[in-house]
Amino acid sequence: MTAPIEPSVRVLLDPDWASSSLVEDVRRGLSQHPRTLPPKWLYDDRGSELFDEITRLPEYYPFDAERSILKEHAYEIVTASRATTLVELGSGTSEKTRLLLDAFTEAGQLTSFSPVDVSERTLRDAAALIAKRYPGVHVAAVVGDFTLHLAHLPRGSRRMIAFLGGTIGNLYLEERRAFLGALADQLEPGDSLLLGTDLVKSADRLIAAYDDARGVTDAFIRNSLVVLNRELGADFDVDAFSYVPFWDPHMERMDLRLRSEVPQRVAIPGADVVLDLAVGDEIRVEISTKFRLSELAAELEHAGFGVTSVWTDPMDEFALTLATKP
Ligand code: SAH
Ligand code: AVI
Repeated sequence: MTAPIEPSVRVLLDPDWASSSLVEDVRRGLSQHPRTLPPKWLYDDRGSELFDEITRLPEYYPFDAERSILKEHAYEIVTASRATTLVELGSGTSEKTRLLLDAFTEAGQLTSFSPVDVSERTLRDAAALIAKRYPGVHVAAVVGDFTLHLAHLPRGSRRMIAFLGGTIGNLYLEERRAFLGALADQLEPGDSLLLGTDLVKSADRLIAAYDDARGVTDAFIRNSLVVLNRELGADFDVDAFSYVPFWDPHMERMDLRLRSEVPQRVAIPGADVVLDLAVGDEIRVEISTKFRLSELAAELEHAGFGVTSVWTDPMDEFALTLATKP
């Protein structure tokens, strides 16, 4: 038996990325109203484990909904894309991606796979597993930030960029526009984007998904404070906050916050910030925007893509859109 080919791993994040870029984010975000932290900081090793646990919760429908679309339509998707390189942004464990890889294998179409993620441990583990499982595919992982490193994506053959899970909904509107525009600029004619988006639905269904009975999402959001304590020497008392998830019907997004339960002063020496919080003061840790298909198509077209096809799950809860660079 031949030994599996090891994946290559390119690290685009500076060794001090976590602390230096986090300093800027903390200074800017915590001086805004509401105080805000960017969600990419949720994914240290513990955060990635907690997200993985979230995907197995009965209340968290997006994972299963997207998987059901891939189970049904992966072959159609990959053949429509005519791609020979699959790049996955925010790849995490790449668990659902195997359905695409299986379809690519069946179609005899794929030569390389590049997962891209800020969470290095999770990325390395996922890349090693995939290299072992798909020995004919060259696996070239990239430890990088998809808001910064799009110019470094592999090129040279027809690409499909998969951005699954609804992670695009974690970007603010301006960031999302900038991201889609920058991605379209980087792609060659014929390259495509496979975009997973969670769709607008009843507030009850949404709140249940982000306020699960076992408290895993609470632990995931709260872990952002543990990251600040570790990376910036902050002294957040993680238990002095409560988790407050709510549906914002105007912005059509979940808004996931931590609320101070006591008056407290928090020192964040690594960012030279002192935070005075009264009872009830909140820090927004993540948003999760939900989409309407007609608006999404207009947004993609505005960014420079042409929408080729859209697939939804049987309950119309989640969508996968294949958009092509003309
Ligand atoms: N695509 C997977 C994982 C979604 S979780 C799925 O569908 O289940 C979101 C993933 O995006 C995490 O692995 C996180 O580490 C990664 N991520 C978040 N912000 C990122 C950024 N700015 N650049 C690269 N990866 C990012
Ligand atoms: C990764 N992202 C799409 C998840 C979401 O649903 O917005 C992150 C998450 N936050 C809480 N639960 C899941």
